[in-house]
Amino acid sequence: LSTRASAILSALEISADTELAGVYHGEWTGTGDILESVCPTTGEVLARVRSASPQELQTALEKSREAYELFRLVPAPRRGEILRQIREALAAKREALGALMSLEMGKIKTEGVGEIQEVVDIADYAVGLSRMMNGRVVASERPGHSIYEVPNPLGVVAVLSAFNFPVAVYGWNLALSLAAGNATLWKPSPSTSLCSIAVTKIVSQVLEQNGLPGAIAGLVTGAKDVGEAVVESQDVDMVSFTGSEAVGRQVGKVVQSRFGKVLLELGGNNASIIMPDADLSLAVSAVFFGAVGTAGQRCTSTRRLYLHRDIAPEFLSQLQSLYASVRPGDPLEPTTLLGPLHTRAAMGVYSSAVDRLRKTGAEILTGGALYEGLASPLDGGNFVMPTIAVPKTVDLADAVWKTETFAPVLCVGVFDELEQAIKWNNGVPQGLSSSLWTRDIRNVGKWIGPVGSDAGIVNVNVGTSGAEIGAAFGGNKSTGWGRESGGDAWKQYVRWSTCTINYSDKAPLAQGVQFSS
Ligand code: UN1
Repeated sequence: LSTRASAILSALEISADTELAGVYHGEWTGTGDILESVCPTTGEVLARVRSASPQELQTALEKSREAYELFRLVPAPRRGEILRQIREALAAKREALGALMSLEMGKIKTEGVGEIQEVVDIADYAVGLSRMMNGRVVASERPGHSIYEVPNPLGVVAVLSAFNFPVAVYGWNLALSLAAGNATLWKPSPSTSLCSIAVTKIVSQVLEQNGLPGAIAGLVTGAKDVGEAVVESQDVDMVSFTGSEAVGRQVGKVVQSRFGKVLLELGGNNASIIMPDADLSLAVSAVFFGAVGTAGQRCTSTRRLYLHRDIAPEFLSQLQSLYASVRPGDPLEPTTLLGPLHTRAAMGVYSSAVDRLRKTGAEILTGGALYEGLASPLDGGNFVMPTIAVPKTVDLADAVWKTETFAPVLCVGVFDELEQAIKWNNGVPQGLSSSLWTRDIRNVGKWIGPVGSDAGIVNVNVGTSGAEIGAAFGGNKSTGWGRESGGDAWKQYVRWSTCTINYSDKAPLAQGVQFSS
């Protein structure tokens, strides 16, 4: 192992010399297929992880159920105290975990550390929530009766997370699920096993120190077969899935057919709209971060840019200068803005998207190629040039506009009226994030109201990506309608009991129904 990789792993007490156990349910095991963790920057194999065998998965599910049966009895504020300790333990390793994320996922260090901060933030939020997960008292129409809506723990929540946010999206789910009194079982992306092992180690130590079963936060690494078995299992009360629309459609059907709960966070195809009265320098920087940040691998990445005709040439020239300043590099170096794509396969996806653009007559303003012949040690990395393309027309039926390409490819269209741009914004299957740049309050009103953006995230003078945790996060339409993180998202992680209680000496029926002979 390279010295840089060993240093990062040893700071997290992970020894990559041997095969790593990729299953945790109170103890660490792993006898299933080997998953290789590959550094996307250099191509180096970082670790070999033993994933969950079918038998180990069954054991993990059983242990999760047992853990839930115990944990549901712990009062919510006490669960919050456990979360507070988890928050402290993760914050203490913020730098090391952020570095591991850069190493294994490929995002730049500031974003890696930011992702751990996102987990710390949601843990803080859920600590507070643990004293505020209140139900309601409802006025009954019957004398001497009361109605209560009571949030009870739900059971076992499985979290299937994606490679691009290998820790934060799990953190959103874990924090709410734990505060709600559930056991959580994590099935991470097969290519980011190290991140999941490192986080689970830290979380499990806190649970064990508190005399609680580790299976409250279990881990089953594995490939598609493990994911499918988790999704099909009757022992899983809710499945929270982040990933592609194609897989999400299957997950949704399977969970629905067994009447489980499902929370989907699928593809985004997010647009920024720039009006002529916008503060251009702010808008240009935001589009740059939205489209090039994380090498275009956020669900919230900016993929479509709609420019008002009056500012289009000026905007594009400023944007192109920013693109020209980008050099690919080691994501662990503080000056790097562009890390690699996460997998080799993603380079193919990028190239075919660029080919399709060329074939349909789009003008490629910048990028459009792989970086080749980079100096060692980066020559094994998956580096592609951030691309700006201007398709001939904004034909939303065309794949270049309507599909999500998980790479830094930005398509540009020019409009004359805001209404047109909103139509384009809404005219795709996905509905995650959207962003309007204007200083005219009338545009803002239009944008956030009934004739405005139909996405779940509707920003003004803020780019499409980089949401805070306090509000609900999620998208509409083919993004799956799920809401995670803040806002009312916690309400999905509980089993609501509507309890009508009669304190009176009579037993009247509702709606005045008489039923006595
Ligand atoms: C994702 O890409 O799956 O808003 C999540 C953002 C981040 C989360 C992205 N806070 O871009």
